[in-house]
Amino acid sequence: MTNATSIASGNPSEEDRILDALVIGAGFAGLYQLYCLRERLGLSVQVLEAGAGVGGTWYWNRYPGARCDSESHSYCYSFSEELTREWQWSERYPGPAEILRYLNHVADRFDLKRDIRFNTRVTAAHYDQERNIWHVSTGSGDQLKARFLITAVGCLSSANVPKLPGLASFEGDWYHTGQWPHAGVDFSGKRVGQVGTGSTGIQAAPVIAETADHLTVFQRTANYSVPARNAPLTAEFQQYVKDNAAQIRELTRTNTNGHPFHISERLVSDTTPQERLALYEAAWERGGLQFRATFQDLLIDKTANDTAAQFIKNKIRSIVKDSATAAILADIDHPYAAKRPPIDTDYFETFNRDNVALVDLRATPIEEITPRGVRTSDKEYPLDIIVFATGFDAMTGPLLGIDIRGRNGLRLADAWQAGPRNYLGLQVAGFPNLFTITGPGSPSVLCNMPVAIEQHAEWITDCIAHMHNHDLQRIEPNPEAMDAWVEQVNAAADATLLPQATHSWYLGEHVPGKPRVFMPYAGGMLHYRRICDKVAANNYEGFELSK
Ligand code: NA7
Repeated sequence: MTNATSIASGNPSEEDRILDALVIGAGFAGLYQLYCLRERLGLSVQVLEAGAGVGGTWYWNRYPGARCDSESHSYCYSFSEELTREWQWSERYPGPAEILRYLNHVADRFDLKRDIRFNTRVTAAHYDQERNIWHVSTGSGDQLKARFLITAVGCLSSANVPKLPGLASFEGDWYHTGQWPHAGVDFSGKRVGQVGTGSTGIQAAPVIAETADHLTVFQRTANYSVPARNAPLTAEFQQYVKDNAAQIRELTRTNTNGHPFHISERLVSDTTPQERLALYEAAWERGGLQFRATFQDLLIDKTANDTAAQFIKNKIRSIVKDSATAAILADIDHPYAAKRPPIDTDYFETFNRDNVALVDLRATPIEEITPRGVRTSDKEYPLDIIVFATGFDAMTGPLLGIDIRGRNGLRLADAWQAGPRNYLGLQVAGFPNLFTITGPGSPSVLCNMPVAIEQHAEWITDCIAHMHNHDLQRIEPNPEAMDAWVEQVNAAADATLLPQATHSWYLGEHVPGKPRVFMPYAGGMLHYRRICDKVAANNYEGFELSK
């Protein structure tokens, strides 16, 4: 790990001050990057955050039913034993309120807020070639300068509101789940329409249905879901987490997906249909993302995947009483887990309620939003509230939402016109000293996020320490290394069933005009960690470092 040498630039006046590092975003990634650079290297660091508080994704996503799909005892930092010992999660999966309490605790415990400027959205970041610094502009007109620029902007932070004709004419209220009002929304006595049945919509619908007068779910693509089986944590489990913190940390760091459970090495073809059924039943009862870990080959062999897909479709048909509704919900067109697999609390059961209806948008697409509600090709649905659970301009959206320009004024938007290209998901050629935490080209969203974040922040910290120790001022990847990495990212995805999904946000397909490129690195977190370690050990092979 890095040593604690101070390399702070120490310029006194705010106007002329050149920070060592500027970090964009104060979610899990931004907080830890600040901690690493300030506490381990002694750098001068400023974090700029658009929200009024820490939390990132969880600051904004406060929709009904919102909950993390990673289990709480692994959805946290692992860098501090004291922190692990003193924090106690209350449920198997944490909701936004508890995650925000946790992140505020971390920020206060390590005195991080003094270096975070809240309510400050970064609008532009331009590289100054002559001085080798980044000029960063904010929405409030501030100008800051830094030697290193590190984006910690999240993968799912740029809301995708579909451009449906007539939306501006709607006389009711509408909301996107990723920009949920902090005061909450009262659905009582209201006719609610929900567009979208991804992880978010599947979490939201059961909770909205409990208080709304009526809920209409507009489904474009049917989706698999497995029960989350959320529950309060027992005192025994809480004690187990404390007693086994080191082993849990080791497991999440050596697991291919960063989760605290083993992925079976068993192949589907090793089992009889009866054995398979029993294994799937047990996994269904256990609940959560572990269902995907029942067999080793579910994501690489379509025949194997079909057995899991069929099992879940049968479950849907057995839960949903109305056979026409069940048929629409079970008419799923992609392999299981080729899109991010949702987990739920009573999602399919919700369609047995008298006040819930399902509309199949594949049969009757939305044509427009009217002042009264949603009009499909079939009829108009009068509504008081529309909830868009329509996802995000994932991974690249938050980065391209900032006017980032590298050497010779090269715009990141132009460099990535045909899709994101970078080296190890960490750096882009032509953008010296810019690092992206859990950006495209890294395992990020295919991994338990805090594990991916810690790995990136630590690698970046070590890299900056190495530069200081060798009196180096500039780092960027060479174009050949970048091209080779893009090929590896594509090859890793092509070795799986992941690119076979329709309308997958991994492929950027929700956003009209976005190039269809598989964005995260699908080769597994463990493999990725080894590659990054080897690159560093080989004197940052593939990067150009200069004075
Ligand atoms: P997702 O998973 O991207 O789901 C978005 C949903 O919205 C999905 O059902 C889409 O249908 C639907 N959608 C998107 N645009 C439209 C339009 N124009 N018309 C109708 N339906 C539409 O986003 P989530 O917020 O649920 O989850 C994102 C991640 O957050 C999740 O995977 C976890 O990692 C946490 P489609 O499938 O495109 O046909």
